[in-house]
Amino acid sequence: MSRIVNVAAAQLGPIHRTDSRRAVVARLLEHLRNAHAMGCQLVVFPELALTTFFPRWYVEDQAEMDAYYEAEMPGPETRILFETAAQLRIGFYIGYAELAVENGVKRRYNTSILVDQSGKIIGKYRKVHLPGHAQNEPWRAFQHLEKYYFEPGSSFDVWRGFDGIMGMALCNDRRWSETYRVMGLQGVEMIMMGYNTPVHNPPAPEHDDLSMFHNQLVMQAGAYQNGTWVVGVAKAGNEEGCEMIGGSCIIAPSGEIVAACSTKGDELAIARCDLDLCRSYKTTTFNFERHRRPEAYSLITERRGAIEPEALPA
Ligand code: CDT
Repeated sequence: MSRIVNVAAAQLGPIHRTDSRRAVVARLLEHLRNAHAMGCQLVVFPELALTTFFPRWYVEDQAEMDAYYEAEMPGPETRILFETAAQLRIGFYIGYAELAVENGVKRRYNTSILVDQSGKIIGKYRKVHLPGHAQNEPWRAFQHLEKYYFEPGSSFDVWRGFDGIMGMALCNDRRWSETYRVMGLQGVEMIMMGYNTPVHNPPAPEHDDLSMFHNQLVMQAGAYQNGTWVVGVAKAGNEEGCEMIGGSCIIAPSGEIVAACSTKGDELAIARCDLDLCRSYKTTTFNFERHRRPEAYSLITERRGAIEPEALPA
């Protein structure tokens, strides 16, 4: 038996500060149409796919800040995406900055949604691992103020859709093994994650040459160790003077990259993903019920930071 989903990793080149939502949405629509023409049922867009990666600047003015967020989804400028998806019978994942109002209080999240082939939102995820810093740090070549612009989400859920079990995460989440395992424990068969990853990491420039290696390392390991497809999609290229890695790719449950983008611009990488390929990993080497030992892992949820033995009471 096979359950096939033809998936497009829809990489985006840079989005500039002055680019209108309308212009960005036109690029997304072009990806949807091309993916449809190539027989895809699902298109995966990057993190913060409607705007430039604004956490690289410190903005205090509320109105200026709000302009980067979506107060509703779909909204006036994004509705066309949902309508086109429904017409083409193609689903999509997209990341965006969410402005929610909860009990009369404004809340801000780095969010992704999964939209099915009828144009309906079937899942929403709010980024758990927010990297960077919360204070203005003007000494940096560029900032990474996700802790200033967003509150963290609180769970890794999965949803039934596309004939399988689908999960979502965003960018920095892909570096943490917990991200994959929590979804793995819910039987996930495809994890979609958009990212915006600068080549240069100001606090650790010694890692810069390894940025693509680390990108692939974490996603390939997460796929294999949980017997799941992983679709990682970049916003790439030189965005407002910040060089971002590309390397969008689709990874099989074996951990092998089966399709990848080769440019730093708008590009599709497409793969025919058989969700039933997950089974041989989930029922043998990574049969969790048979082999896991949660009683030995209690520190994972009890402790956040590392404490070295000499710091512990005797
Ligand atoms: N967007 C995002 O999460 N980017 C981070 C950059 C980390 S450097 C502060 C990433 O993990 O790729």
